[in-house]
Amino acid sequence: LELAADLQRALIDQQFAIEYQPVVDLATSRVTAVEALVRWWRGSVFVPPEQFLGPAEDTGLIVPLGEWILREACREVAAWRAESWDIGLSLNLSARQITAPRFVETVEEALAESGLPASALTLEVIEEMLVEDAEETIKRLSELRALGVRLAIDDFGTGYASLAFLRQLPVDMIKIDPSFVSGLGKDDTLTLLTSTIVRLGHDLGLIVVAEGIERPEQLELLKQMGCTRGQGFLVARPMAARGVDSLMRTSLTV
Ligand code: G
Ligand code: G
Ligand code: MN
Ligand code: NA
Repeated sequence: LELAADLQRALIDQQFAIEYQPVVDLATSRVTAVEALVRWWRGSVFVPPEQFLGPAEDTGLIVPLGEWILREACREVAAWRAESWDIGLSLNLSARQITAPRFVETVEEALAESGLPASALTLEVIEEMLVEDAEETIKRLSELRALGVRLAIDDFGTGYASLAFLRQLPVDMIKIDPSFVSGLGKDDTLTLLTSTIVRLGHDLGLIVVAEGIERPEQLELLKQMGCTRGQGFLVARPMAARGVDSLMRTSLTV
């Protein structure tokens, strides 16, 4: 409860920040997108998202917080694109945000006011979001997709209904959970499962992103499996907007 009150104050006091983690084309190392990740500096103390996202959901504060992240990230990514850097934006959503009143309109407004094309925005959802309010969630995400917004399944492979989910919701991308990538080259089952997911995704016409790439061996195996996109500390860590600016300058001059 104390945390909930602090969250509300933090939003008013603008204590939240956004970091961006690059997603790259594994063959060329070109940055294809950045994933927005919320950060909370409570004074000089960093509070991990795992600690405050649950309470933010429970109190409903995730709705105004998520809206701030959406508008801010759309604005920053549109500014990078205006420098002729062809990147997209990936945003994590919580169930509560999607079912909130005016969610679709809010996304449309954020796109319109930033000038970010709908096709440059990918909304990441997890399978569990379809358990509660599934019908309303699917309806809204489908409306957004009809506008040209892309949909991704985050943490793919960990939910119990992965394949059913793919049939229910028109998605564009799957993001392979780090628990698979971490076992690459070390665990035969996880290695086999990873290559199976890559093939399944491609056979379904989806973009497949491997998450949590930390070791060169994992990167090599993913390339051999034909996985075209990746994200992880080996490739690039989440960084403040200033870091993305520098990355853009080196990317555009080489
Ligand atoms: O950035 P980090 O690895 O600490 O993120 C931890 C978790 O918080 C991840 O599951 C991530 O999806 C989630 N997360 C990060 N930023 C956001 C956000 O802006 N909105 C929501 N709903 N979840 C986020
Ligand atoms: O659940 P989601 O995929 O949205 O979580 C994204 C989070 O994963 C980011 O907040 C980021 O901090 C974290 N992350 C990104 N790359 C790596 C990595 O290579 N290793 C680990 N351990 N975490 C990572
Ligand atoms: Mn994510
Ligand atoms: Na993930």
